[in-house]
Amino acid sequence: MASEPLVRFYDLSGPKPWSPACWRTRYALNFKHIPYECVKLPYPAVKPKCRELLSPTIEDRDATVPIIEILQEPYVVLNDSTPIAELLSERFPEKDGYPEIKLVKEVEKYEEETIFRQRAIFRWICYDVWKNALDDKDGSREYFKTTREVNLGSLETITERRGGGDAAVYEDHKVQWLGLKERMAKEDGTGEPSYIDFFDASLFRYVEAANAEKGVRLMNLYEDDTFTKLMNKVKPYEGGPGGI
Ligand SMILES: N[C@@H](CCC(=O)N[C@@H](CS)C(=O)NCC(=O)O)C(=O)O
Repeated sequence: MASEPLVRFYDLSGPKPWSPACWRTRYALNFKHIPYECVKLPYPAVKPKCRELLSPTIEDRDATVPIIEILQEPYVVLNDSTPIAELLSERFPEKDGYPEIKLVKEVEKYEEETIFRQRAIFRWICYDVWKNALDDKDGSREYFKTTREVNLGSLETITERRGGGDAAVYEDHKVQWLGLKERMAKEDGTGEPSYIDFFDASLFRYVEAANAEKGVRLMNLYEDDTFTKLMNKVKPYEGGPGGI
């Protein structure tokens, strides 16, 4: 029998798990073998759920998923994937049998250093997220389109307008993932994943869930085993409630 959940994890709805920030929390929960349940929220429900659980006055920009509730005493609720990983380390420590995730603190700097990569991804797949990754019956697609198009204009033409077209954005990816390529060149793809590996893998899963063909192209970005090694490392931690 499965153990009683110790954590409730809020992810976004959609045919497949796709939100990169939520992927990071799923990887962390699975890596630490913490029993949890997963609640999938429609996009328009994210801000109301944050106001209900976190604070009625939370700023719009901070009202995001993932959110976790720790169900055992003392009860805690928190959102934002890196603080969540830190909290999980604190509440489920190695001395109690929960494996420690390496390089959690280092991810903040890594995220800053790779900000252009995240921009390249967004420009490449924003329209695909709307078209393929979101639930088409629970209001998520309408919400995403309306909230993004206010600032970005038509989602359909973002790659063209802001990324310089598909070929240009793909060339940009070749530059933006070089750090991963160098890291994986020193590994055989069988070692223990760090939180930085989970961060990179979450972005790969994001692209793949938005557009399977772009997922294949990213996998083959360097025509080598960079992404195969990365995804082999994280594979054991992708199942569980709401996973794949
Ligand atoms: N820095 C945050 C980012 C979280 C984030 O941007 N989540 C998106 C989904 S991927 C969200 O909840 N957006 C809510 C909205 O746009 O209303 C983290 O790492 O958790």
